[in-house]
Amino acid sequence: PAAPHAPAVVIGSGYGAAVAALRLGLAGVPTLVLEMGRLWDTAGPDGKVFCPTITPDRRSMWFRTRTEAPLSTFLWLDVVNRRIDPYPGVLDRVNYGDMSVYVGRGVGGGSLVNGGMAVTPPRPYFSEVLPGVDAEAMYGTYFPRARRMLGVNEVDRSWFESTPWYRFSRVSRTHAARAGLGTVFVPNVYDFDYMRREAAGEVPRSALAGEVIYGNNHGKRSLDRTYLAAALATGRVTVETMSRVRALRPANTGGTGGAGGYVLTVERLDLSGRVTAVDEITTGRLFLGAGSLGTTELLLRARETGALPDLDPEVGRGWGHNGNVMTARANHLWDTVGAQQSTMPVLGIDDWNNPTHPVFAEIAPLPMGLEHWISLYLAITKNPERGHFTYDAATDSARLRWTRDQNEPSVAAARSLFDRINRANGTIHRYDLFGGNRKFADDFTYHPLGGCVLGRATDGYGRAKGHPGLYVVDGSLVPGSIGVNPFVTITALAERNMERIVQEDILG
Ligand code: FAE
Repeated sequence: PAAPHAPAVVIGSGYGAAVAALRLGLAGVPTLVLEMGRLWDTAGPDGKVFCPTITPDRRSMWFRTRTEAPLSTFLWLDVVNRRIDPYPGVLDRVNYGDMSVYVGRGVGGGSLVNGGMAVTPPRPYFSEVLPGVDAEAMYGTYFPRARRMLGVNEVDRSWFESTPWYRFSRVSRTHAARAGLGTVFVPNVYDFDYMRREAAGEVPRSALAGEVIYGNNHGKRSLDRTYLAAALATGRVTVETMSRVRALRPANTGGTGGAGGYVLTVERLDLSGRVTAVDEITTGRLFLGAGSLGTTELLLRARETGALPDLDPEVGRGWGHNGNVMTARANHLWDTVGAQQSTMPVLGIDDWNNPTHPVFAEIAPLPMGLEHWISLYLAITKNPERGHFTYDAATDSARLRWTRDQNEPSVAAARSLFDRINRANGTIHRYDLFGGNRKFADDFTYHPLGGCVLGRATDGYGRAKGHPGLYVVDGSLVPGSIGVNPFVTITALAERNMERIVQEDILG
């Protein structure tokens, strides 16, 4: 029998994918979304959809027997990670030798696990990174559209100044100021009205109950409540979960790369991770929104196995981790950060205009329910190094080529900033938190970017070069760095590209 056909297929359901699904649905195109993770809408035995952070269970991580949290130890004790049963949990850590990448799994992708920080990059840096994109249109139209659709809001300043839940941010702000450094408020997609009601004891706690990396049970405007809800409301979009796209090839072998559409090989997974069926689906238009790692792997595999041999040599290149480095300082005993900490960051130290070491450092919470005198930071640095992916035929997977020494520019920048803050405050680094007595955690990232860079692997709107009907819509378009937390940029870029694609390729 002929494979089932969908006029459009979107792979993944993160930011880029969710924008694509909505815009296709609104254009009247029947669209199938294929997501490898589950839909997070059903409560477990404890009455909650997501598991607690301090006592994680199988819902926490993607098919693991033990959790792999970013902070692995405290006072060198292995108190953070827990044994769990394998299950399609919401957070994955993809380990590639010298670099590990955290990603979200489930309907909503990274929006289910991230810190919600909704930052628009400084315009000069956006133009430096993506010179081919009209910044006027981005800052005038697409960034505002993305922020509105994502439900971005800001913390009430007077509440921020008085609540115990943000004492950790105020302490870090004071310490930065002593070193002559300024901080900026950072918008978020977490509903700050809800958070204030949490603090007042009126509603169940989520951000104020330590929830974030394994999912928020309340308060977070994740994509399943914003873009994806709107996409489903068009009546044109359907989502199939636990459906992992394994391969793609042109439908019409006689035609040139993809003119006759594409055939997808889709593995249907059960909750134990077993492949229960392998289906083929054909489509005329294929939108890759599987994230930097997922999209790049699918296209690299297609090129290297000969399914789509003419995909551009730039596929697999231009990957970066947005210069991510995590670090922590030990405060004086009189500088308490508070046992109560909200998980949603709202302040960043802005030293991006530093001529030698640009850094934008998010003041991150470390909610442990006890006073620990730790100031934690996720530094975003400007690192010119780029990695690339190679296809490993033996395992049929993509390997990231990134070596530890490529982090050196990031660590140097973070060291310069935090040495300055420590000197001004007479404080020191913590080195018991990241394993190996390290002061700088440079072995993982939350911000994978690139692999199918806009204007190189694709045209200026994400169309795969020479492959009609094949589009890239996610973070793999961004060339390795954007200077701030990336999801607002990924969303706005997808809005820009989809508007053009719908006009020219679908309605036109
Ligand atoms: P992404 O959201 O990763 O979605 C890709 C989706 O595709 C996932 O649902 C996958 O399960 C699915 N998928 C992958 N492969 C396949 C396949 N073969 N078949 C079917 N489905 C597949 O992509 N960014 C911010 O801006 N602010 C923050 O505060 C922030 N905090 C973060 C905290 C954490 C712990 C993490 C992990 C990330 C954070 N990020 C933050 C990064 C942000 O979530 C990330 O840049 C975006 O989610 C990337 O969006 P994409 O559309 O590229």
